[in-house]
Order: sequence, then structure tokens, then C-alpha cells
Amino acid sequence: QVSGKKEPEKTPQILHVAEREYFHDEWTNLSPKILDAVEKKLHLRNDHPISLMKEVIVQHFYKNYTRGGNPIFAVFDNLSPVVTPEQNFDQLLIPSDHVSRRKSDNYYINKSYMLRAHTSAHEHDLIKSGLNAFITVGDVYRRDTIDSTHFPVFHQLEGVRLFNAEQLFATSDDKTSLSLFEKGEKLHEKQACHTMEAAKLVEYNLKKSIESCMLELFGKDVQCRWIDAYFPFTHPSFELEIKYNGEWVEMLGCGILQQEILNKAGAQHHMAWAFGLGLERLAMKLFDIPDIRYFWSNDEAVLSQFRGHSDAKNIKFKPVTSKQPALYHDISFWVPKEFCVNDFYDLVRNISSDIVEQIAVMDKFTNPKTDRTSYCFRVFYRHTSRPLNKLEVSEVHSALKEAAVKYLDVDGRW
Ligand code: FA5
Ligand code: MG
Repeated sequence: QVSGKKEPEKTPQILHVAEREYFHDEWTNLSPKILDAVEKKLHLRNDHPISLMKEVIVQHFYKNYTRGGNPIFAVFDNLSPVVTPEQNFDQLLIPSDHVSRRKSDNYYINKSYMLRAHTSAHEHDLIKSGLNAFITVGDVYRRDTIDSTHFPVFHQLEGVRLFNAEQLFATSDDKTSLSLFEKGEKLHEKQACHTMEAAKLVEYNLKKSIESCMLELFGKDVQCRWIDAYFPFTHPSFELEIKYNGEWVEMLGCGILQQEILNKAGAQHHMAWAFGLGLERLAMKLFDIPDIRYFWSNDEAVLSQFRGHSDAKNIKFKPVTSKQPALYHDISFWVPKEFCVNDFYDLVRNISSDIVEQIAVMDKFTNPKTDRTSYCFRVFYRHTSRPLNKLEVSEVHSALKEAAVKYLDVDGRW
């Protein structure tokens, strides 16, 4: 040995997520903010608007769907948010080259594990375990745009209900000639293997189940509408929108589960409906919460408003300060080839500690000669419960510019 110096041993970086350890690899893209959020479990916290929202919906299903006096829906609200890409995508028939798998849209722990992007990730396993009706509630993670109704961590409540022929046709006169399955063709209204009668009954049951839940939550004056939708794991598929502050806001996605999913989970004699709803969106509507960031507030003046209520009926949220005007600053830069906007949004979340209310893309331009692309973003700053001063905002904005150059390798135009 010449120098006595040893090469530093390369130890693989270890990540702690939801009480387990994982190796870091080239897929890892968890940010510190997201790792914090995994610990929060808002849906399990007493007196939080998310857990209140969950409770109201779960109670609705307990009360209205019983067999021999027992609730038929089993509830799972403590499944780990760490799932495999097989659970999140493959088991739901999401093709292996589908855009929704991209690293730029999801939080990967490493190549083999990710934070679930929806509660549908548990459908296959729960159906396989033999359940005929269940509700899953949990935190889900997506790299998404920034505005008052989108957050990279939010909560979904998923409902799934299976029917065999006897259950589905229970109220029909002519039970013997009716069946769930046929070798038919795929139509707008049904899958190839389903009969039209069966598909229509399942669709009707699905929509009625959701509508009656919404009626109980919001009363009869709520404005709802059904929109045709597409999900790789259901057909037909629908979305429910609800009027909120004068605008139609998407609350949930649903549909008739692809038969292949049931067959692979050992439930080939059943059909099923499934829905997945956003608890934040519903809670915003129910409690008059104007911004999705309030759910993450540690401010006593916010939290105390949801404490000590026996039900969710009479809670109307009062924003803590009268709404201050947003302050905004623009930021423009040339981006490297591999840039994706979600990288920038994640950076903003990490630098700004949630004083950013919204980011708007003002301009995207590719110079035809140099083939370089530049973006201009407008960043709107507003705290959910205190006024911001100009100096504080410009300091954060400067830090953001610096970080963009340092971490995203952009070429600042300032
Ligand atoms: C899904 O996640 C499907 N898994 C839903 C589903 C389940 C369809 C079962 C069919 C059968 P989607 O991506 O549309 O669908 O999200 C469902 C709901 O989550 C939305 O309607 C919305 O209420 C909420 N949501 C989606 N993205 C965000 C976000 N970034 N922040 C807050 N809520 C969101
Ligand atoms: Mg949607």
C-alpha cells in the first residue's frame, strides 16, 4: 500500500419509508416534503377534515348496505402506501408503456417500489382475498400541477362491490333466462363478455350508490353531473362532477371493472363496480375550504375548527385571515433536454414551504434555430393563514431561482 489511504467504500444509500428500508437507485425521486407527508396519515387523525370526511362516507355505507344486520362493506384504512408498480399498474391492466407510469408523474422509491398513485392499487389483492364489498381509504401520491384543487399528496376513498348473477338479478321476475356473461362484442355501454342487461344493472347500481351518498353529504340542492370517462381498468367508465364556487369540479372516477381483473383475482363468476373519490375535493365542498393546502396546516386556528364535532353536518370553515391578494413573480429559463415541468413543481414545493398557491405556465417557446426550449412560469404566493410581506416573497423567489439553476440545470433568463 503506497499511500495508506483507502478508497471510500461505496455504501448504497438507504431510504426509510413507512417504517421500512429501501435501496436508492436511478428511479428514486422522493423529495423530503413527500417523505414527511408519508408520516402524516391525515385520514387516521382524529378531528381532521379528511378523517371526518372519510367517517361520514364510511358511516353512509355501513348504515345503508347491510346483510342480516351487518355492514357488507369491509373497510381498510391502514394499508401501507408503498406498493409495487405491478399493484399500481399491471394488475389494473395499465399497459407497460402507458404514460401514467412515467417517473415524471409518480414518486418511485426505487425500481421495484413506489408510493401508490391511487387506492385502486389494492383492488386485485382484496378481491383475491375473497371480499365481495370493500372500501379502501389512504394517502396517494402524484407529481402534479400546483393550484387550489391539486396537491402532490391527497387522499382517496375507493369502493368496490361484486355481484354474482343471483344477487344482480334478485329483483327480476325472469331469473332463469338472465345471465351475466355472453360472447358478444364490446360496445360503448358494455364489455364484450357482459350481457347488456347485466351491464345496465351494474351501472345503475353504481350510479345510484354514489348519488345517494352525495345526497346524504350535500343535501338535495347539490348540482351533480355524470361525464363519460376512460380508465384502463373499467368499461364503461364515468366521472362525477359537482358544482363548487360556480365551477364544475371532478370529484370521482368509476366504472364497471374489467372482467379480466376479476378473472385474474379468482372472481370469474362475478361482475363488479368500482369508484375512487378524492376526499380533499369533497371536503372542500362540504366544509367550504377554499384551498387544498389548508389540509396540511398546523395552525391551531385552522385545526380547532374541526375539533369536537359529533358529525360533519354544521361545520363551515372560516379562513383565518381575510383573503390577502396573492403576490406573484415570474421566472423564465432555458431548460435542458430532459427537463419536465413536474421537476420544477417539486422544487417549488421543497423551496417555498407551501406559500405558493399556484403556478401558471405563461409561455413555452422552442427556438427553431437552436432547438432550445424556454419556459416562463408565473408563481403566485399566498399563505393560507397569514399575510405575506413583499420582502419575504422576493427572498423565497430568489432562492427558487438559485435552486432551479443548481438542481434542474436550467439557464436563467433574469
Ligand atoms: C383515479 O385515481 C382512479 N383510480 C379512480 C377510479 C377508481 C376509476 C375505480 C374507476 C374505478 P383520477 O385520477 O381521476 O382516477 O382520480 C380520482 C379523484 O381523485 C379525482 O376525481 C379527484 O377527486 C381526486 N384527485 C386527482 N388528482 C388530485 C390531486 N392532485 N389533488 C387532489 N385530488 C385529486
Ligand atoms: Mg380524473
